[in-house]
Amino acid sequence: MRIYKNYVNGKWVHALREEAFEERNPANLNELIGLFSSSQKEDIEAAINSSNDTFFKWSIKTPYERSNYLKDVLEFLKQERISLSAIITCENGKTLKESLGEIDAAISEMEFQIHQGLRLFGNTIPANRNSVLGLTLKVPLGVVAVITPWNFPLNVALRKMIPALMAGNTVILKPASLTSLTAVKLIELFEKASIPSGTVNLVLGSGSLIGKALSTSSRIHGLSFTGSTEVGLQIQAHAARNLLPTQLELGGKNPAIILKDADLEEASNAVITGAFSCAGQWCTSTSRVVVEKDIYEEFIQILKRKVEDITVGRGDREQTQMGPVCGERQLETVLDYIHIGLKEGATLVCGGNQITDREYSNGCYVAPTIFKDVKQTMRIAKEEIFGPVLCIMSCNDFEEAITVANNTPYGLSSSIFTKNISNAMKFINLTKAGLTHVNMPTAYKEPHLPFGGMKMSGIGIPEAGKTGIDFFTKNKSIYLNWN
Ligand code: TAP
Repeated sequence: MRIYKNYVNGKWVHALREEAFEERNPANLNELIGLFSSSQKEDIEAAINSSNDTFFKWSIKTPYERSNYLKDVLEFLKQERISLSAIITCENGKTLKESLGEIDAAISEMEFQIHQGLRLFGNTIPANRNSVLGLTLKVPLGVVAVITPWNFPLNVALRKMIPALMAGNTVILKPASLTSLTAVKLIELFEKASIPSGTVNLVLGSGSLIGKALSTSSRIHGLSFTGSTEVGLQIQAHAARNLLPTQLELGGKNPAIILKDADLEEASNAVITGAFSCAGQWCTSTSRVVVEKDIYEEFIQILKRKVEDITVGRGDREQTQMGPVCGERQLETVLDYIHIGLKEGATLVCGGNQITDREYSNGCYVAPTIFKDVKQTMRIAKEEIFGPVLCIMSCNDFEEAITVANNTPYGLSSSIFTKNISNAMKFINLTKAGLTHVNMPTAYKEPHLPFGGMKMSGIGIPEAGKTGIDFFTKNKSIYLNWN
């Protein structure tokens, strides 16, 4: 069977030790997707050499020249939309509609970031001497490492790579092992656009080995990571040794507050979209619902009726509304949390089991699960589950709802459902989250707004939107004596 290789200095090359790892379809673990180069530290060194050697050549191109390459990549991405969606579904498990949604979001973000990269504005500042002009310029960092997760394998990679490249950096991509094929196909688009060799390098393999090698290297000049808080903390500790600038987009435990004046039908639809799309594997998934006590049971019954109707199945089947979770480890984690919830005394409203009959028998399927009577002290209320499990908590009033919603170490996204504008505005001010929504799902986002979390959900300049390019540049101050 073919082994998918690293892309270093414009060539597809085996890892130096020629070892490989396998990837399997989470919809049916008997389906082997492919074998992938299992890289070691030496392979990272080769990529770093290539990226450093190419940096000067790429950085002196004008932003317009850089944008011409990236516009070609964008065009090829549009052409490969259907074939790429099939690959994302095969690796990640999400439905084809969800994979297409990811690609379309990536296309919009890319269009925005290419244009944003043409606006690398500095400042002109009057100096304190006649004949001296003060200027600031935005300059690239150098070689940037991009480490990505498996849940949005295409969009997250492009969200980092495009602004990094537009700013004049060279990039080394280390994708999640579970979605290596999407990364290979993505890099093929850059190759097809004839981007100069070494501008973009791809290294496949285990994060604990090669991801660590990137975060400890003194020859990397910036590191943008999206993934778990646990790994983010390790990266931050390693990066500190070299004062390596980091941008960390991490986990979440996102709350939706339902006040008694909310439109319960609309609120339930938004909560279900937020909680069960992509099998709950969005960093911005709705994970906790805090409901005012007067409507608590009524709202739970509405949710139960709708959630029990969700069709679970292979992502490549048209009727499927929720696919499997992404792989065996993820399946184990989610099932563990369901057991923890039961042991802690939460009440199961629906789901709570792995689906194993007939065509599900070799896949990683979890029934969409709702727990009620969840208390703030329970682990399922505090820790990120990252699967189709929703925790419902009761509160006495609006003030208590905000306290409960803020009571986690995370601060990525939040929502409130109410018709009371005054309460909505108070919530916007008090919610400790980087993104917040009124009468919309926690997972909603648009390409031109920044995206980043507070507390343990992230650190560094937010990605995307107007600030998307800022992490990848440094300011240089210039004093120009023209006399
Ligand atoms: P992680 O296990 O943290 O893995 C993310 C990436 O880091 C993978 O490429 C992984 O490689 C690599 N990695 C693992 N150990 C490493 C180390 N010691 N040093 C450097 N890199 C290392 O996360 P995941 O399971 O792929 O993704 C799910 C998590 O991502 C969730 O917590 C979710 O909330 C978060 N997420 C956050 C956001 C935002 S924007 N906040 C968006 C999407 C996802 P391997 O795959 O080879 O292990």
